[in-house]
Amino acid sequence: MFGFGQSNARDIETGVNRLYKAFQSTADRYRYTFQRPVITVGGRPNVVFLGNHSSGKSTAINHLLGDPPVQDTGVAPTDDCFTVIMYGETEQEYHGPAAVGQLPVEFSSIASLGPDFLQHLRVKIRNRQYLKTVNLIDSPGMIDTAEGSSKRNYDFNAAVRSFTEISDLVFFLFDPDKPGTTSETVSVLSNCMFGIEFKLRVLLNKADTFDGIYDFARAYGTLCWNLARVLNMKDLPTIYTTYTPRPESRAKTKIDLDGFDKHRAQILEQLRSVPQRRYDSMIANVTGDFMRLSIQSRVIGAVRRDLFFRRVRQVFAFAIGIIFAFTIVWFLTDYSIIPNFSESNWYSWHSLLAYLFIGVSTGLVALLLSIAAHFGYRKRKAVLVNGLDRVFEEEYAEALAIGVRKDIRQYWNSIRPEVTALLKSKTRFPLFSWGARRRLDNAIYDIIPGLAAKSRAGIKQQEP
Ligand SMILES: Nc1nc2c(ncn2[C@@H]2O[C@H](COP(=O)(O)OP(=O)(O)OP(=O)(O)O)[C@@H](O)[C@H]2O)c(=O)[nH]1
Ligand SMILES: [Mg+2]
Repeated sequence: MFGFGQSNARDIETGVNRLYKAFQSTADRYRYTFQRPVITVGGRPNVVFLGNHSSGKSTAINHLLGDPPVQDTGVAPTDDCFTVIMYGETEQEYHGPAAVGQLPVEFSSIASLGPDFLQHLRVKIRNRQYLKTVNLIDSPGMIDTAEGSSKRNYDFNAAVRSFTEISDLVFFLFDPDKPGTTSETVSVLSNCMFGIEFKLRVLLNKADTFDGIYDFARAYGTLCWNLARVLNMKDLPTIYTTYTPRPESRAKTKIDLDGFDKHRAQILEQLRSVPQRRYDSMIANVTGDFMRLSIQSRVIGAVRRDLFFRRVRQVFAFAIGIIFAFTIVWFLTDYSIIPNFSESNWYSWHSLLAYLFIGVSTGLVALLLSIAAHFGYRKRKAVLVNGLDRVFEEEYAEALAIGVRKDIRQYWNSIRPEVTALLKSKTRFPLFSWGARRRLDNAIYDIIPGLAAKSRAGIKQQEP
């Protein structure tokens, strides 16, 4: 379908779905939430356009789709809807809850954004050749809080995050007038882009409106400055300076557009290769999910077993302690406190007194032992839970020493807060999950690399 081996593509998709299904119960037992547990077999990749209002998102989409225009465009904030544009032979439009029903399964997270959000969701089915390979998502322009965020009656950041997670390529558009300064843009960039940096493409759009090279440098510099302040990345992402060609573009422009045409070509090339990207991000998601699940279950399992065996030892110690105390108290009573009660009538009053004394003394010892056990257990649990790094390092000592996977520690760091919170809560976890560790290792080291190899074979098929 995408110039990508059709059967390969389906194999990867069904393989990924099958993996998620097979491990859902393990994930449930260890309270791990998969990031993107279902994907549409035979589905198309998604590309989302984000950015300031009037940065040219809808114009770019219209340009890709050809005439007649699909999206409204205009200088003022034009659009307050997320619009998913998909292929279909009969052209149709859906709005609100009806739109959700039209979306592929992997959009299921969208439905949970609430009824107020759904009023801002549209699906447009269009019979355009371009849409046979990709779904395009247009978004409401980002504005200043004073102008409108308070007007939004749904969680805009959560909506953006959901669409970026579903998408295989995320275009973030800026225009020379507002290079990254609206408050919603700042909030989205600082809160919604973690973990998906590899899909993010920053575009400085409307390059044809620059008055000259200094004007361009000013806008570019301001954008870099703003991005550096809000994006939590080590390196600044590449900024593509582009424009959407319109009939008047070349006639009116005061700056040479040839240099920017190179960036336009790169962006178009990335759009062309987005089907391959869909498989890359699918493999990246599934690898991340399984690594995290594997680490979470092993660390929780190690803590759970340590505490269980401590309990077992405590029970033994308790039993021995009680027997010991009972014997001592019995002999003490018999020899000195209530002499020879065991040789007199067992039902005589001083025998009964002796039993009472022995019972109370042993009971006191039992109480002291259980208090000690309780605090001992709590202390051990606190030591383990507050020092989870040590548990992780012991569990992965060999893997860390020989460096099988360099990213184990990063994955661990990303889930440590949740695992700590889970262990502090009253959640119950299985003591042993027989075979889960072996099956997870098999998925991580055999099945997923197998799927990745298929995905790479897909690239080779595409190359001439
Ligand atoms: N010069 C120039 N103008 C552009 C370009 N792209 C879009 N425009 C103009 O910018 C204005 C806004 O474009 P839209 O496509 O509506 O912008 P948008 O990002 O969809 O805006 P909202 O939907 O309001 O968020 C329109 O008048 C477009 O004609 C471009 O590359 N160069
Ligand atoms: Mg628009």
